[in-house]
Amino acid sequence: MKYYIIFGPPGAGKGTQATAISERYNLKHISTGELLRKEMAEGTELGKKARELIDAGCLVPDEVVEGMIEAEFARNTEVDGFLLDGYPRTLAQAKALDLLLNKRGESVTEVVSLMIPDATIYERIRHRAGIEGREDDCKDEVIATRISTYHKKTEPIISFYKSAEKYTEIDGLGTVEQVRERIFGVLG
Ligand code: B4P
Repeated sequence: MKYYIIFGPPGAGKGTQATAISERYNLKHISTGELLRKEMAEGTELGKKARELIDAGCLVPDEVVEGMIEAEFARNTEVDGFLLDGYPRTLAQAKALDLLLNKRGESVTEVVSLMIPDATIYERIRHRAGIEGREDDCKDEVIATRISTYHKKTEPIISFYKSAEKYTEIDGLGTVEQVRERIFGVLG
């Protein structure tokens, strides 16, 4: 089984690129953001709690997303692997993922990181707000919180995967097609 991670700041294009990657390599795409939005749309207890945090630009608790990932691994057996999008987002999540994969006799295959500057994050998220109307995209102060949360809590993961020699960074600027070709170049 392959366990790829698509990594990057909010709005870097992780979700945008994930469909093409998962189709090409027969991977199950797991987006923790999408799973959480589904819970929110269905009005579950988890969804209600998540909404308050997500709409404020904060991360939901580690154990919530860890449980979701474990359930998705168990549910999907007819694939060649998984593409994790938006997970892990903290060092604790990265370590929990290692433990979970160890139990399966597996490990992370590669982390592909899409890099864009903070100014581009604002542009892309403001643009998406006009199309999708996501609450967490609509206010500049919430976008600012998401960016600072990324720098404080998510960026430390980079050195974790660099020291495991599983980290490749690519330029996330350019057209969707240009970025996609760069990703395919890394994954082979
Ligand atoms: P996510 O759903 O993961 O949201 P995201 O980071 O904003 O999305 P992404 O990077 O996938 O951007 P996209 O491709 O859509 O998370 C939402 C929230 O859920 C988080 O803030 C957090 O609260 C919570 N959450 C999720 N996972 C969690 C975890 N593990 N732990 C705790 N909390 C968690 O691209 C953005 C826009 O850019 C789109 O409009 C797209 O069309 C555009 N775009 C993409 N590529 C482009 C390109 N090359 N050129 C121009 N525009 C481009």
